[in-house]
Amino acid sequence: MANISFLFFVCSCTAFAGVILKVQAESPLFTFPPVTNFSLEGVATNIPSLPYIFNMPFVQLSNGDKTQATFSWMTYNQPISLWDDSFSFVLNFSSHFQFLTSRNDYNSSQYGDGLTFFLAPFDSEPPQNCTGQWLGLFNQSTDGNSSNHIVAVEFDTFKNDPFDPDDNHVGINVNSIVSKASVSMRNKSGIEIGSGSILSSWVDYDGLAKRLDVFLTADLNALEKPESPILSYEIDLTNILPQNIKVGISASTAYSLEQHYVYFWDFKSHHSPTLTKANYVLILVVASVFTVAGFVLLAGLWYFRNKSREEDDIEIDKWFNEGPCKFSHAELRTAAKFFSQEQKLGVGGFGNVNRGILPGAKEAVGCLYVGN
Ligand SMILES: [Ca+2]
Ligand SMILES: [Ca+2]
Repeated sequence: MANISFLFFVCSCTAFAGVILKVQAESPLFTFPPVTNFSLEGVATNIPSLPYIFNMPFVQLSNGDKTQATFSWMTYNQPISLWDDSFSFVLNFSSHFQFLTSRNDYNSSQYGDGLTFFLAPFDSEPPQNCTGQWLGLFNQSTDGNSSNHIVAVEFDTFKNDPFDPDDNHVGINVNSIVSKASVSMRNKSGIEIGSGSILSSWVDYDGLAKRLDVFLTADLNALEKPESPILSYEIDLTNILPQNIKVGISASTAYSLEQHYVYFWDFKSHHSPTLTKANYVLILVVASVFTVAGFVLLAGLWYFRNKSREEDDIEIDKWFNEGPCKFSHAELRTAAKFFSQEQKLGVGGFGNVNRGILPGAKEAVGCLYVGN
């Protein structure tokens, strides 16, 4: 019974939590192109469709001018709320972007530094001296400060010692250019970030699981993201970022030939209810009520089943205690319908055996008829 009650409790919790956690349908918050709803900073430039570059518009984040170190930001110009005022909802999102990173001259040693997808406070601006290895997000002074409130996914094309694994890796950065987690593309998938091919990436955040997933493919015909992320990292964005955030793509160079272009970018989001303390209490209360009701139902079934068994036992005891019953010949004659041929079952050692139903009996019994 204890096991069944526990099962009731678990089922009730699960079912009710399922209702609580029902989420709103995912909807696109923004899409590029057009560039209308985006802010461009640094050397970022909107480029209309050029027939010699894939015949579609794009934002140029770095132009490959090796005479200068550059940075650039392309950001959505509206704040995005990471949670609501009562903290009952938290943001889930899936951001898909297609970009190109080209070293131009692959034999040159002048390349780097890469591009990021980043989240930051809505009022943030690019810091001073954020070119080169800082990817437009940090500098020598701000690197590592929790006051940055920045979370980024870097597509890093230049190996900076001692913290970069190579010159072709994806990393997840929290307030620092030193990644919390990273994966080499050369070892993982054979993708060369700086090859000049358009790459397609998705960055997904599950606000309930508190997990960031990064997907990357060189297959531009792929309408859906790859099955498995190249990199996952558990992080509660609400501990790092403020409520209203800016979403952007940044890039930087350090007197290098590298170019960075963004061809497509969208951001789909929905808010999931958070499991706040109030929700926990509500789930426990409702689950407890269901559990008690289930327990009462099971106890009732158990009581009536035992009562029926006890009545059967009493009836059997009665038969054993009182011994065989005696019936008159008239009662037997009536029960066996005057020992008619239709009621005859067979012939025993003492005479015919007929079928008959005794007064008050539910089932037929055999009646022995002795004599003519
Ligand atoms: Ca680097
Ligand atoms: Ca790196």
